[in-house]
Amino acid sequence: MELERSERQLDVEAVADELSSRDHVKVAGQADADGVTSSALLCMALESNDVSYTFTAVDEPDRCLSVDADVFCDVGASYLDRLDGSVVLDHHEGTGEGSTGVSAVDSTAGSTSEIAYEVAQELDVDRPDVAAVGAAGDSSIPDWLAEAAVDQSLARISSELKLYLDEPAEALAHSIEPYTRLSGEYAAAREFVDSVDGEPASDDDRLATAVTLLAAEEGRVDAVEELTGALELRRYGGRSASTVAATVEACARTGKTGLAFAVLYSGEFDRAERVRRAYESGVASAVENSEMEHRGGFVLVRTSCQHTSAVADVYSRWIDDGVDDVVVVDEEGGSASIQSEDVDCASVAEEAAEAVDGEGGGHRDRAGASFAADGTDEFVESLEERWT
Ligand SMILES: [Mn+2]
Repeated sequence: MELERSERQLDVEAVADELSSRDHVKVAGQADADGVTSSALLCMALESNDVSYTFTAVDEPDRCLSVDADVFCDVGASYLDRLDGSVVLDHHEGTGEGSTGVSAVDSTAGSTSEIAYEVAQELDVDRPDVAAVGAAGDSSIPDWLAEAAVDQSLARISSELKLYLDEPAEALAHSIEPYTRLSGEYAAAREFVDSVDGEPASDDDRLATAVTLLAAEEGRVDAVEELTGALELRRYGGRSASTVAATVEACARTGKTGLAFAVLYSGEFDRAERVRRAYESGVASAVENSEMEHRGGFVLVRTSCQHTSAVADVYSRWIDDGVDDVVVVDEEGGSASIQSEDVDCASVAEEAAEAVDGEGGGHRDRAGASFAADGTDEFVESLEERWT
């Protein structure tokens, strides 16, 4: 079956030619693990072709319209017609034909990092381990990519748990992937670890098994399967791709993209891992303290946490077997994240926000909005009217 042009518009070679023909390239990427990783991979390839670069993170997808960039990574597919002259690498579903010269948009790809990997290869930089980080951040690492990393001795596949467990109770209490009944509950996590940890021998195995069972209690078998079979990356101190992804994600979401680049370029983890801990414990406690109500068509989650999309990720994966249509609002900051497979999130977010003098937009299956801090209820009502 031939794919629609808007689904798959892969012009990898043309993108590589276009970017490497310049002296300097302004790169912009979505402020999450995949967006920053795909951007960093592209920057590595540019650098090795003597092209200098600057990087800007785009914290909300619709902001790409006000960022001056030559290439957008992991963002832009919804705005192809308005990003005249820029290159777009994206795996989100686009809205119609674009007028940009060359682009590589493939909504069948699990991550933009996979597309950036192909572009980088055209530029003679072959780093499947970096691409695996972005892939792990968005969905799962495709076999072909894992195999490429193993073939080049950049990675090995271990059967260990992907959750980082230097200090198990803390790791469990902070964990948002998986989010379990112990997330946000340090004392209960401590008790859990102590109960498993009885005998000194083979602690790791017993704990790994216990954590897997714990995650299984949440009922997401596919997600539990993803917890084992870690791809351990040699250039990142043997950390698993999902551990590196979570660290990059935390730095990207908290505006510390320099730290995220330091992780990906040179494996510098010290400060970045502290950022990750603070970020994840904040999100875990926000979920713990959030209030959920059923509205027309979606589940509304009220928080006072600015990381609404991270809270939405936890709800869509881990709460009540995974909530399909979720709207998370930060009542203090006046922002919202929306996830749904059924409605066009980008349009409803844009329209509902505009109706309350705010701004919104994003991707088809996930979008965001910002509005006056006291306008939460008005925004939610406006959203409900448009949710069909
Ligand atoms: Mn992505």
